[in-house]
Amino acid sequence: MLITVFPKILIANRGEIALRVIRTLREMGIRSVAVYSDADRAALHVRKADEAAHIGPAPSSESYLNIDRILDAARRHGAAAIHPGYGFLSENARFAQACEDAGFTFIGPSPHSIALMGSKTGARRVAKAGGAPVVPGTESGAASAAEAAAFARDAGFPVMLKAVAGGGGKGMRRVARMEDLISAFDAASSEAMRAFGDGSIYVEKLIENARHIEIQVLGDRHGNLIHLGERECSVQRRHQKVIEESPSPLVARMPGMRERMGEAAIRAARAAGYYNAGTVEFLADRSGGFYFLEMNTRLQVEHPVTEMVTGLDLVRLQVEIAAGARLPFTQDRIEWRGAAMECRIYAEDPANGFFPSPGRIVQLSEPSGPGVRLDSGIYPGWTVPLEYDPLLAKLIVWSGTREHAIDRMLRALGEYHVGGIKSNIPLFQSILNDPAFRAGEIDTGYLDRLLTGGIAKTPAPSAELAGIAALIASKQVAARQPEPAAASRSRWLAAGREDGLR
Ligand code: MV4
Repeated sequence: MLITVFPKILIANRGEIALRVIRTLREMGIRSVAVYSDADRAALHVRKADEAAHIGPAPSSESYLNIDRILDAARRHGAAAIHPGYGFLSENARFAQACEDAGFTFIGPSPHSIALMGSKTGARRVAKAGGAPVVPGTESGAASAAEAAAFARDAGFPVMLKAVAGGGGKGMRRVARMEDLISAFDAASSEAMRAFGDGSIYVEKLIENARHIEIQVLGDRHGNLIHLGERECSVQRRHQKVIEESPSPLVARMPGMRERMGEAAIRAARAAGYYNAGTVEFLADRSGGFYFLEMNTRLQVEHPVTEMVTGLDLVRLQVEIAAGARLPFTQDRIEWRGAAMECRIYAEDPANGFFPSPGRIVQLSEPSGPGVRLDSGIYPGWTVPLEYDPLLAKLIVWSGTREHAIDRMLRALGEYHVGGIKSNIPLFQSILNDPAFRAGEIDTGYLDRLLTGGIAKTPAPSAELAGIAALIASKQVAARQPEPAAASRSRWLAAGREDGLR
């Protein structure tokens, strides 16, 4: 592959993803520039980068989300290009445009593609026009509950009301009967108005017991597009992914499904004029039917799962594509080998309503050994700041079979000790020992079932999960989001945990 035209790249992000990018840049002989806020002066990404630029106070709105300060840092350090990571400004079309306007290459898709896929109904139209299957629904926002009712009458119940400006499940309502439609429409609309400043609602047929399966795509700036297969992300809680894996257990047993989904993803991406790395999300039903949901126009948290089964470095490919290179292979050269799985290790306490648990890491033992990869952003003695998403690390394993990957993950989790703060490591041990998970019987309702009632059906439940289930049964945390202490709550919300980490 060509020597890239970028001697130096600034990473407009923090934590494990900044480190992930730094590592590839070092392998490519490209100098890295980290950015950091007041809260991140001692962060690992700052220590590991070749250069680092302070960009402002702790709140992300004044640092990691501040376009001018990031461009300023890129200028001061003489960077040629900017990698946005995930979250923060990674899916902000104005940021991508501002980078280009200031003379920096944005390592990602065009501002136009980002903007196209940013609207849920816009993305649906683009995908449909390109020939990807979409869930039957209204083409744009339904002006009134009456319009929504007309669709539901024709399509049949249940239906799903969704916010046009949507994301993270806000402004979303399942409706099973005509009698409930008006009140659900009003509730969804006012929730959407509060969350997004736009109360527009559209309607889709509800896909029951859906799985969330996504396709990694990769395109160059010469019109070549390929897919790198699927990731199954059905194990999630409140629209936050918890475990991701490839192959999807469903896709693995459905002949031709990967090829069909891959083709649909490429159609949607092509219709958006897409280049660089992107992810097309689908809802899949039990019989192998699938529907376009949305497209994420960034590198995702769970990209290592795809790297492990394909043997590719997605960050290197992103940089090469941004430099104008052609894809170095065609679709028929992509091979998938074995099974990979990722656990998102968070500073949160699963036994206490998943309450965030930032603080000082007083002791740390990290897993390693055969088939283990740890993309981590922490070190002993460091204090996890409460201003940002509390993702500590991603533990990724690879093995020849899914069954052995699960056992390997359990082995690696057993080697992992984070002292001084609470982590969700015990939750993973419960999931990986659950017979339904081991059988690949997962959908987007799986984790809620495990946490509420599934325990009764599980032989030899772990003490940890029993504790979680008991607490939920006691109704302390049953129906609502954990509420951090009033003082820290707004900062957690401001950090936009739901913004980019879905
Ligand atoms: C759906 C659905 C079932 N039917 N749409 C949730 C977040 C938003 N981006 C889309 N979501 C869903 N849309 C129809 N027509 C079920 C979900 C859904 C979901 C989707 C992906 C991952 C996790 C989920 C959890 C609950 C519901």
